[in-house]
Amino acid sequence: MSISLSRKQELDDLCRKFRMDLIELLYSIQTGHPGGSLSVCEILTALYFEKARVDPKNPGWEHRDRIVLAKGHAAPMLYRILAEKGFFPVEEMKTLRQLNTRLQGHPCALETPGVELSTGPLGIGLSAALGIALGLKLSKIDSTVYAVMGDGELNEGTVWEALMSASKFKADNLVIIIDRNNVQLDGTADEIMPMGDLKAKLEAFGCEVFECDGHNISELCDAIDNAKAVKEKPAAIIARTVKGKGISFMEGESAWHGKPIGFEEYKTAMAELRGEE
Ligand SMILES: Cc1ncc(C[n+]2csc(CCOP(=O)(O)OP(=O)(O)O)c2C)c(N)n1
Ligand SMILES: [Mg+2]
Repeated sequence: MSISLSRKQELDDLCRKFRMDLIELLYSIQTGHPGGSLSVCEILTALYFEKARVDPKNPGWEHRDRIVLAKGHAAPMLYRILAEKGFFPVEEMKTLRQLNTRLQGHPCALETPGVELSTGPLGIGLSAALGIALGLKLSKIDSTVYAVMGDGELNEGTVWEALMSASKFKADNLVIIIDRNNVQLDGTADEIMPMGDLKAKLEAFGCEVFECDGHNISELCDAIDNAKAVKEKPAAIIARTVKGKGISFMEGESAWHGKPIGFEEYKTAMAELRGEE
């Protein structure tokens, strides 16, 4: 069932708060990845606050859904959302990327409650997510595994090996969500390695494919429902997004993949997020 307008507004407000907190934090520590974090904000919010079954009081709960952030560099947004959900105190966000923190620059499943898989090297997340999905099937556990991937990440050959296997083993408890912002680390997706007709490629590798606006929580929730209903094959959602979403000078700019935020930039970004500019 589609989410109500009032629920959508609540989640949109939450996303605005997450974006503001992210900019405050990355400005204060002068490191981290703003672009891909801003891009994936609604995708992770739709999952953690609406669609996925997780329990912050029991992060290892056998019957939880598994959310694998394959694009591990978006860890700051993942952490902010996990903290809001109650996996650890929001206060702890200050320790991001500091010595001895649990909140490393890339997610560490051994240290951080709620992190399902340690990621950072692109291209490993989907294979692991598939393994988890098949293991759940063997154990007769009715949970969904969500693999949240970058579009640049799709350049990795391992992704396509995993897709062939997911199709062969009929992994219908696997939902792949692609943050399709058309930008990677140092250029557009097309400049670095064009993916052509991504939907057709995914279909050719055995996926049922859905597309939606990746910044529209209602559309994301509907796409997730549709993906979960697919039987006998994996489902993929191409979520159309904008890298750096919400901050005009970061939007669509690979330069903001990962660089320190200056004082003037910080002020402009915050004013925009407050709706003042
Ligand atoms: C195997 C591997 N190669 C290179 C990198 C360096 N790297 C980190 S993020 C990134 C770009 C990722 O682009 P995309 O998947 O589109 O992520 P997003 O645009 O969502 O930030 C690269 C090349 C890496 N982390 N892992
Ligand atoms: Mg990208």
